[in-house]
Amino acid sequence: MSETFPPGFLWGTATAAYQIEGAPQENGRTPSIWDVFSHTPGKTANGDTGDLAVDHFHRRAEDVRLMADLGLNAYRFSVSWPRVQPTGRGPAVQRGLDFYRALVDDLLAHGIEPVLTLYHWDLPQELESAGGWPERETAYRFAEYARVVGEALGDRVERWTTLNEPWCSAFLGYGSGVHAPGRTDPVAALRAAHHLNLGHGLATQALRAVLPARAQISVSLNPACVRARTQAPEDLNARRRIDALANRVFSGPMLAGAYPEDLFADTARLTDWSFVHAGDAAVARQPLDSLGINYYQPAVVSAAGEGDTERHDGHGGGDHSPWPGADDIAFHRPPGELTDMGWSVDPTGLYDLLLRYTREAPGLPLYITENGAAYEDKPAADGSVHDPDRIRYLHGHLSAVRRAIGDGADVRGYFLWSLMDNFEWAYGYDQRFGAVHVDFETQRRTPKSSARWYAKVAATGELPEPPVG
Ligand code: IFM
Repeated sequence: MSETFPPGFLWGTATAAYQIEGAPQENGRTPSIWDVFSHTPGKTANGDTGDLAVDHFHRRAEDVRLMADLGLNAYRFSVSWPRVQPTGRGPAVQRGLDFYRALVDDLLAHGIEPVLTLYHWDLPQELESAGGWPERETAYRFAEYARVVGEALGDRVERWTTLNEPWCSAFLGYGSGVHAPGRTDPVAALRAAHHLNLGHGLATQALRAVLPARAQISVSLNPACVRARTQAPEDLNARRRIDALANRVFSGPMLAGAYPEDLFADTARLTDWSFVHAGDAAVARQPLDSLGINYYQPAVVSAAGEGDTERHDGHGGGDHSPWPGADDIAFHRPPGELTDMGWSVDPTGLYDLLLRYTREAPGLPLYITENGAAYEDKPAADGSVHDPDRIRYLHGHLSAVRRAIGDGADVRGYFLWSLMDNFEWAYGYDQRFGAVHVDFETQRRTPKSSARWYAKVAATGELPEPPVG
């Protein structure tokens, strides 16, 4: 089978504002929930914060040049909400928008297509103090923010994404509390999920109203490829339940205009879902131009038995589960090789998801908006950084993408997570996902061998032979 990708395929990398920008107080930016959370003792590894991150706010031009040198034709980044709308409401701060205007202009000048995400987890703290995503009002604030950014950048950005991984915002932010704002309330997590769905729908409407007709609007989900440990009915039921909490809670409203009934039944002990108003799910279902899929590893679940005490869902430790009402379900470490995050390397999960959404959302083009791996990459004596594990990881996953395309999936692009090493949320600077190495002391950038390898794939549109070893 050919390992050639379709013409026009987007080859990009992805980042997020809080993970790379730094400059937390510049030009009137106010704290986001991640500033507050990372400054709270005990919340991140080593007490790391995004105060400096990788100083992208001041090194924007150098970072765009890096991408251009690699010959990549797309770049997915996020806008920091508190940088452009510091209180989470009202008119935008022009100086905040100027940064993104300059970034986009730089990208376009280098032939790199900007792919803008509105929300990659950095809610203005002021909105969290008013209740955050568990409150309906936040969805309306998000729509207003979308309109403001749309008006400002719609003349030069064609590709828009509303939310990145709303599952993490809702369930890690309000359920397990391992992400900002660090709340541990299962009902708040479900309410947040709903208001993210509603916010996505309202923001899409707001964008359509201000963007030119050529604009393309999408959302990036991190669907779980959930596998049952055995075919026993109780394990299959565990799979169904986690599929509802991980996937259908978002894809139901966003793609089909309705919540899955089994999700309501499974969580009835916790809530009657009366925060879902008539018509909300229909608002969440807006015509989209594509669907973004972020994939890292599959999940293996079963009904919990004795001894299933360790959590292997890949979402950090902590005393609280991110899975409301599912304490009787166990997650098992998937078999096979692991990355430094302890996540398994299994491209078949990506293949399965691409075919699933091809079936469930026929006609909707797919983009892999994140995929990548963390390894402890250290510079050699001559300063070069070799990361053969990442090359193998990328080869395996790109090969799975190619196979999915061959089997009918309409995949139009791939965004490697991440352009460069950065602030990996609760893991701080301990985990390196970048294709470009960053020395966190000096901020020196060094493309790793995986960056060169990926550049070659992007230039030729072909996968070379699998790396040996
Ligand atoms: O770094 C994150 C990113 O912000 C969202 N998706 C997963 C990545 C790796 O954990």
